[in-house]
Amino acid sequence: MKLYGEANPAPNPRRVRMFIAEKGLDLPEIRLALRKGEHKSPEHRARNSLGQVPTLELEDGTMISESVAICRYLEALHPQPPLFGATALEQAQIDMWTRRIEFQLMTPIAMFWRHAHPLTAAPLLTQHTDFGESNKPVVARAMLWLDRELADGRGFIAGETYSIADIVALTTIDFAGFIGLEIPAEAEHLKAWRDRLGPAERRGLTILCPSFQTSHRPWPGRRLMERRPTASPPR
Ligand SMILES: N[C@@H](CCC(=O)N[C@@H](CS)C(=O)NCC(=O)O)C(=O)O
Repeated sequence: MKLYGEANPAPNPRRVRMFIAEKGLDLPEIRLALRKGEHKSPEHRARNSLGQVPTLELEDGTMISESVAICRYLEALHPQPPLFGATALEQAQIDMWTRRIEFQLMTPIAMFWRHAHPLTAAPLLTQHTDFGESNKPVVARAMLWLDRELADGRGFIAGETYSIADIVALTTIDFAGFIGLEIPAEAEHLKAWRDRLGPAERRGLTILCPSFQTSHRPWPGRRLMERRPTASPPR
């Protein structure tokens, strides 16, 4: 197997690298220089018709694209530690949060990046800067919404277990910071979560995750949700 990716801060290949590190796997990565357009070459479009990274090439030549799909495939081959949840409830909660981060946070970040940022990775794209700029407050509102969610005291994005939802959120929020969309100053729970993930991220180990060291702990979130009103939506 080999991975086609790109260096940080490209968020999607980074998700897969973090996941690989959590699983303790050794998987070669071929970096495509996005700024040189290498991801749009005929060779890479034959691997991924959208001309994006990451793409995973299997031994028989099969290609898998989409960062979360690649991680899900690796999880099926290497179930420990479980990063997509161990129980039906955990799996649903982790999926819910992964999708929320993608849609509520990653989408407006990507729109700002593509349409308003001078360094955009898609230099051939026509930019609509007013529309791009209009995503800035949407991102801030989404971060504040996530902050209110984390105010319930959970350890990680989807509960008490480090998961793919944390990996997706961390790579997304770090990329936002790189393009000038910082976590709002008042979002102290979100900042604390980001700080908690720092050491594990550096080592590439789920040292913070209690379930990795002992038996898997079910998420107490249902109880928390029964007690707490749902945070208001970001927009
Ligand atoms: N939903 C895809 C997004 C992939 C993506 O947008 N990758 C970026 C790099 S981080 C890319 O290839 N951008 C170039 C483009 O979209 O043309 C995933 O999760 O893998």
